Amino acid sequence: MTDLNTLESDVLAQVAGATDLQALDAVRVAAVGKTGSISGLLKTLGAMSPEERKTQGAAINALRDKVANAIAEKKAGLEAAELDARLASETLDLSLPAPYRRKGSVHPTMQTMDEMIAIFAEMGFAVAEGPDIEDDFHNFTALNFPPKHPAREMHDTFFFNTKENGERMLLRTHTSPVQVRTMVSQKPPIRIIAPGRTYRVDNDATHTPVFHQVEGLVIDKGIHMGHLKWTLETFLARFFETDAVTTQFRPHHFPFTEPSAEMDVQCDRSGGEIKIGQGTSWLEILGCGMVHPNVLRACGIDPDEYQGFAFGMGVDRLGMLKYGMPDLRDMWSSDVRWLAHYGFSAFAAPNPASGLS
Ligand code: 2U9
Repeated sequence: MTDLNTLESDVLAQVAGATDLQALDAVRVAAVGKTGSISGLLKTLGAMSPEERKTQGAAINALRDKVANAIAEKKAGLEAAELDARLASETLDLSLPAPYRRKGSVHPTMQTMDEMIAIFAEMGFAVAEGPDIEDDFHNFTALNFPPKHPAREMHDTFFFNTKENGERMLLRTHTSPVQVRTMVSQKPPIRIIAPGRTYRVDNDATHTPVFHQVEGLVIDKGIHMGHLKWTLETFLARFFETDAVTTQFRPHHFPFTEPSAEMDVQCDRSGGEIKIGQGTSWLEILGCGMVHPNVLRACGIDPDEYQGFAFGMGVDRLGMLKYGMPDLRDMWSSDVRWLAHYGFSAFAAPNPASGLS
């Protein structure tokens, strides 16, 4: 028994003295491992008399359990201490400056879109969104496109393969389907803008297959061209950060509006760059019109009760005009030097009160 007591105090002292998990495991192997000291004692039981085996067996097993418990307790303590040490050494001071890399910036098109949204939001317009992949009804039919209209044909529209049920999905050619979906699902009065990506099979110096639009729609009783003109002139003056703009309507044709117009804004081209809000030249800036009665009907709105106006603008083009970017293709060049020059801070969200850009 004295042997067992000595062994117990020896092993427990080694367990208590282990300073890390590796040392503790070495103590475990030496005591209760296959060839350990306590395991060795258990092997001697076979050579003992039955009475001796009874007392010694119980004592050795009790010692083994005691040592195993002590090891488990010590292990838990060492693991907790190790975790505390790791947490203390791995703290991250978020207030320290980030290591210098080339700074990211907001693309001018997104900056322009954010500015447009901020102005219209302040004027009481809600932002509506819809899918980029559309069906024929929302992109064309509801918008009064005649069945054989050229814009439906392959040269203008990205079509997907025809489905088994004969339906052919497409990439929206304008954000107008968003307004269709809004009119179908909401009752007037409606006052929304639909900003987003649009797609057309077009690729030259002034067109890219993916471009961005902000369209707008107002539906209520007694809406007329005067509301349209005030809304767009107020928007343009704020967007170009000038006191007032002078505009003119030129008659145009869109299937979805009647009458339809393009709006020009007076500008000055004398100094090599375009200045909006002064001068004697005209610059085509957007398309607009009164919503066609057929479109209202297709969306479940009675044209004898409600009228509306709509407009559409190219975001990329407006951004180029405002920020003096001469070539559309640069917008897609992914050139970090161009972005560093024309990009905007992600922390300066456009706000008409505190400044747009
Ligand atoms: C509904 C009814 C009417 C949206 C409109 C335009 C005129 C227009 C172009 C301008 C530049 C597109 O990016 S661009 O090429 N758009 O001229 N868009 S009116 O009219 C709508 C839309 C939806 C239900």
